[in-house]
Amino acid sequence: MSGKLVLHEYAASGNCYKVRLTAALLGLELERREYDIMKGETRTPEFLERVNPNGRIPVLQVGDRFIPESNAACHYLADGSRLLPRDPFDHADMLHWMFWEQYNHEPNIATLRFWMGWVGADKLSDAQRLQVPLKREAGNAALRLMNEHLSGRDWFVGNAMSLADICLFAYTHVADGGGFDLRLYPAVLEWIERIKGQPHYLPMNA
Ligand SMILES: N[C@@H](CCC(=O)N[C@@H](CS)C(=O)NCC(=O)O)C(=O)O
Repeated sequence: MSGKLVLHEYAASGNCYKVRLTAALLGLELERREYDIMKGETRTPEFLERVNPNGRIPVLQVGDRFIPESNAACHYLADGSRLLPRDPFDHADMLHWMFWEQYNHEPNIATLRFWMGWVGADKLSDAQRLQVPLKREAGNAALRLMNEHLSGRDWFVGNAMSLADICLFAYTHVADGGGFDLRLYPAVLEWIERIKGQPHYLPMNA
């Protein structure tokens, strides 16, 4: 790993937390730089030009280079570590869950958490309000699938914790903030406790 590691982030974001949790579990030091996304601080000309033209955090800075996208940043940090399966099939299976997280999980569970907790249910636009039931159904479908997969197994891939677990954990363990009832998913609840019990586990608000 070459160069100082700086995380450009908004601490309450699960995508940013994934990167902090990966670093903590691996004993890596991260300098943290906070941006207020509610004030558009990731949309300034300086941020767009220097940090991420896509105007979003997290971005992991390595020396003078930048890695946007939470799961890519986690993958960089975990290179060569126990969090990346060596077996090519297991590695691809881990990536499958990380891509799935970005397509089927985060856009539903994280978005409802943001709409409920930051925008406010009474301040949603008409377009957002129309999407709430669809995102609720899709979020519950994602949690159901996770629950079925975890029934009878400890981790998403193989017999050990991998980045698939960390990337899925970030928004799942706070899904109640988006109005999801995790008591409906007992295998998910057990898996959440399993992750919280790992040495060097870092809570989201630490
Ligand atoms: N797919 C991206 C999503 C990044 C993202 O949506 N970041 C949000 C916070 S979680 C953000 O920067 N929002 C501020 C904005 O869009 O202006 C990732 O996994 O990093």
